[in-house]
Amino acid sequence: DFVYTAYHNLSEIYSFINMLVAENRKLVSKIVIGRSYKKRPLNVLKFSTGANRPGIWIDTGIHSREWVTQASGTWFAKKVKLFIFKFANTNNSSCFKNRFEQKHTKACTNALCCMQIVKDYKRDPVLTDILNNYDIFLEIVTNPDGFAFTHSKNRMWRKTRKPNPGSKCVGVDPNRNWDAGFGGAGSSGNPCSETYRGPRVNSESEVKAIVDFVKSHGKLKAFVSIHSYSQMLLYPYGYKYTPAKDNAELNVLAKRTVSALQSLYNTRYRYGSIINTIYQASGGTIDWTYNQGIKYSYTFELRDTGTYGFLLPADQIVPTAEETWLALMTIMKHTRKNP
Ligand code: 0X9
Ligand code: ZN
Repeated sequence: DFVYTAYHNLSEIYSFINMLVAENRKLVSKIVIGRSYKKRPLNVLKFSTGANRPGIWIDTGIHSREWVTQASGTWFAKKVKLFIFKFANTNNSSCFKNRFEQKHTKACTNALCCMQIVKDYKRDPVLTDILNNYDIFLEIVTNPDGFAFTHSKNRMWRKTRKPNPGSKCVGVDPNRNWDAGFGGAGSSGNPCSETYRGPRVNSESEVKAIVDFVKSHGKLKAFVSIHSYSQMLLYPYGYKYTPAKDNAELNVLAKRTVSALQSLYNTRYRYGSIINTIYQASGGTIDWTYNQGIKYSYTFELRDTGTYGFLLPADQIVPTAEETWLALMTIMKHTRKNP
């Protein structure tokens, strides 16, 4: 079984994804939205209990060295899958020995099993409501080439692994490659920079795949892109000082979200627009998704604030994922109430 208290490599996470899907094909599926530069699949998990639903997007690991994010992504996946499984059971089978028993028995015969289901179902009415009305999309390894490289050669690799013609330096910052203030301050034109924006908008297939997905889906209502580290919850804009049209609402929701996060282990987050809270960054993911009309576009910077930085000890994976999950639930619940 998958261990959440340790970091895993790319092939382990890919098999985790396949196993999760195999456990419940009706409600959990894997969509390959494209290929990385090195032709690795860009896998997105889809959790869905019905057709034609609006969607909520979560991605982790667009910067490959931010290992606690991919690790948290696997934990979120298991969390939703376990829940969705109980959810499915309340409507159909597993409590019953066979179809006949299901048809002719009003109450469960397996009392323990049924009590557990009812308990879990009642325990999380918010998630029930979300899954009754939204599909959840989760891309755990958003930059697989970079992630493989952090395991094989350079633990601190951040960018993609596409060579830059005319330069000995490899890779583009996939969080500077989006069509939102592309090329502006807070990005670099130097291929050797950690914030190299790339030769043009969407030059990275890892970015382009998400752009195509977002456009073709057309009904994403929330978009959450998860980074580490520095314990911040950020919203648009990063490329300009002009406040987002929904600045007031995004700010109030951010305040409530960080307080939900803090409620578990007292982890303190700062929050605000990217440009006012962390620094100017142009060509970033959530500025583009916000400009596409996805109002609830947020970026997290998970633990810690620098003690370990990107090398967060594995014993902090589960607590980080747990507290972040409370934050995600706050955002999803608000999205559901204010679509
Ligand atoms: O610089 C970044 O890309 C992000 N920080 S990190 O340490 N994870 O690299 C912050 C950028 C803010 N987010 C967006 N511009 N979307
Ligand atoms: Zn990052």
